[in-house]
Amino acid sequence: ATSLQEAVRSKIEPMRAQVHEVRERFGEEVLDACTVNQAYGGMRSLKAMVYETSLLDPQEGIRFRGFSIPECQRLLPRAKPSGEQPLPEGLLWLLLTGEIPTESQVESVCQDLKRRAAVPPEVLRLLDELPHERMHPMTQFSVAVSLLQHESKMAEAYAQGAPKSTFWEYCLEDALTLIARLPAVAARIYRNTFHGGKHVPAEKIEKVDDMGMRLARSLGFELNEFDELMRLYLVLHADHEGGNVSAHAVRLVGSALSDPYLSFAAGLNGLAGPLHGLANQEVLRWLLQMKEKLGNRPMTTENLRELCWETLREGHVIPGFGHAVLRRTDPRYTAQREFALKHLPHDEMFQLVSKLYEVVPRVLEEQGKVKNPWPNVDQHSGILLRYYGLVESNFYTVLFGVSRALGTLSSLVWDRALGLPIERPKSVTTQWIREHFEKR
Ligand code: AMX
Repeated sequence: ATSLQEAVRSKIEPMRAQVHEVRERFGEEVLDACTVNQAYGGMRSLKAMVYETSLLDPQEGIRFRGFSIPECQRLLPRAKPSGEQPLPEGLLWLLLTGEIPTESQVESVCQDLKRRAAVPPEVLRLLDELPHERMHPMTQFSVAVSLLQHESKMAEAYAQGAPKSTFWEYCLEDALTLIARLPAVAARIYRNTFHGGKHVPAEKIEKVDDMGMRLARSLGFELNEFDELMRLYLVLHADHEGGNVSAHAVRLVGSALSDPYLSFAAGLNGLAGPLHGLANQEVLRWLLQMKEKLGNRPMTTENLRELCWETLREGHVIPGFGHAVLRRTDPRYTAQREFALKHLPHDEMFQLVSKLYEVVPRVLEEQGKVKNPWPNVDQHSGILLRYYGLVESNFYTVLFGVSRALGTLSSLVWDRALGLPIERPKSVTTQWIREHFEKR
């Protein structure tokens, strides 16, 4: 199939049959048991959901439809003529269909998204009216996605009585339109908030063929290297299996048959939390503070150790380290480190990040609380953006959100294709737990 829609369609019956067979054979098996501690403790590591687009191995990191990040970098088509990073459109095909696309298939997704990319002028006008100086870019982003909702094909189809078996088609339609429009939305917020509302002229963007470059150029950056960074960034942050706050929020809200716009806005609100997506803005602030506190002192292990302990003694976490599931260095960190080694090996902030890679894990191990002392994706992304001039760190989570749409919305399409029901786990009270176990 050359069209993404047809490729997804061709996978649905076989996948429904597979799920049917798995449920027939194993439907009554116990996948996991939930302890009282897990019920109080954020359901950590409890296997209680199925999510097809990606799977996180605690040691190895994320795999998108079975492909690791280095494999995606090797196998997914790149921008012509000389791009080195995978095109996000190729990852989108992979996430939606489970297959590595051909060059022409990726080309068809690029063209499809390009056709959908223009944001309705009334939405742009409303975004221009927001109080940019006082409103966090993530709040503006969430508002923007909600403002786009009135064009939802899924909401319209539902209202007109479309049968349940067809919801996925409208969901896919909305997902593609929403993904296509996010670069322009993000750029509008960026230029409104940090560049006095001076926008990049539409003629400059119209001819751009891929999402990474469209994002880069709409934000106002001109270097090819920054286009490449955006492509890499959009691929790396796309999906991290189903239980993280943003992915789970999209799934949960979508399970009420809320359309992709409403569902994704919920995901963004979760991504905006400091223990989740907001960590990338916290990291850059923390790194700059480190640099300031170091002053003229050299970046030695001893000096950095002391400053890390200072952060911990103040009762703060060291941002960009640790993970709820991962137990090794995040491969998304490694991919960004490789980019830095190639393009900005002498950058002072990169050197600080490199040095912290040697220092922080030991400090966290000495502290003895964390389950994973290794760096995560957010430790690295800010310094790359800053190097190219994107210095406004409270915008960083918006970029994370643009990327996260690729994975969470692909998964949402499959939720509807498989006809998953409304989510409704059972909760209990402390009193209930006491009575239940005392009775035994
Ligand atoms: N610095 C200091 N302490 C840390 C720490 C860090 N980087 N990471 C975890 N800890 C502490 C926890 O706060 C907890 O302490 P407590 O018992 O006093 O509350 C203890 O170690 C055990 O935590 P854990 O089981 O190892 O981690 P978790 O699964 O509860 O939380 C995470 C995971 C990511 C929220 C946590 O490691 C953290 O706060 N890291 C810093 C923020 C960050 O980088 N977030 C981004 C994560 C990736 C993402 O979603 N974008």
